[in-house]
Amino acid sequence: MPRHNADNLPESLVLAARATKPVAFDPAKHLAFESPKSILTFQDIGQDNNGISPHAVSEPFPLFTEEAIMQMRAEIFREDILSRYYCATGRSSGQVRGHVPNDATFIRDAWNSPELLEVVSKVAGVELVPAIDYDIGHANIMINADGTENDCVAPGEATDASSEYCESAFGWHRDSYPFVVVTMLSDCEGMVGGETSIRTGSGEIMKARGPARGTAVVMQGRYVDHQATAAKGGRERISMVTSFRPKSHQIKDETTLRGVRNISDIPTLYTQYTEYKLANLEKRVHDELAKLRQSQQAAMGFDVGQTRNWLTEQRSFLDSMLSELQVH
Ligand SMILES: O=C(O)CCC(=O)C(=O)O
Ligand SMILES: [Fe+2]
Repeated sequence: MPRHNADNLPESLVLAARATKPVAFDPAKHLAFESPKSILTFQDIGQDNNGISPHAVSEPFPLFTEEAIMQMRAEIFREDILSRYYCATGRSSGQVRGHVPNDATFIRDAWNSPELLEVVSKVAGVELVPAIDYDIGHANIMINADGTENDCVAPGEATDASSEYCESAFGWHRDSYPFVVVTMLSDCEGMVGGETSIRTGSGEIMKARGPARGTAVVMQGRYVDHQATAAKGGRERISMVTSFRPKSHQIKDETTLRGVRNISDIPTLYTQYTEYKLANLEKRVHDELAKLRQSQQAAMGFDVGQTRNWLTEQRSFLDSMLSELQVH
């Protein structure tokens, strides 16, 4: 048996993964979407909306069937994946990230399926696509927690003392990407703790957790304070975090790499980020050029104010790329 480096995880996870026969993702078989009972807006949580849709966070709703969850777990705990993509985040916790697109094909295909994107976008209130491949199917794993998360470090908060571990999401933070879908991969029956908590504008703490494996929460994580909390009593708590950005190149995208830079292979992260950013810039230039040519044909003159506004917007687009692509 090839040795994996996930020494702080129980072998039972690997054995269960090995016993699961892989199947291809099939939306008809693997999606179990039911609309959330409610969706809280920024107004509901007492916060100004600085985001890209009025929706701040949904109630947990069913998204995946049991077979889909088993397939996802089987990919996360496959030995070749653990050996390449697992990183401890604490004494009994860790994360798997970077396994998409090449090694976890079920997870990749699930999060890219048009059927899934349609329902997730509906709950988000804006059309979304996965942010970058690197942040598809990021798994947060916590086993045998004693109810405290003191040895975990929130994204972007690493200090020298904590740097022996990867950063984890078990501390208050905002995400790098506009939207996130957090899917529960663990059994929640009788679970105490283990929620994704959010902090409202007035400091009130609200907890969201699926009542079952396969349920998910859609959250505008870039604009809402939130944290993962450990399940108490030695229960496993495994969640899958997939990040999203607006599909339209015209909508603002305040993605920052601050929370992911410390836990990513920099050339891969920078390549994926730069690729979609430049593709969006290209589309923006294309649209602006078409507008200019149309107005030229119609002999409509030249709108200096509009053009200057457009250029200013693109300058801040480029400035934000310059501040994200830090030299290491
Ligand atoms: O696992 C969760 O409940 C949420 C995790 C999270 O916020 C993150 O990974 O950024
Ligand atoms: Fe988060």
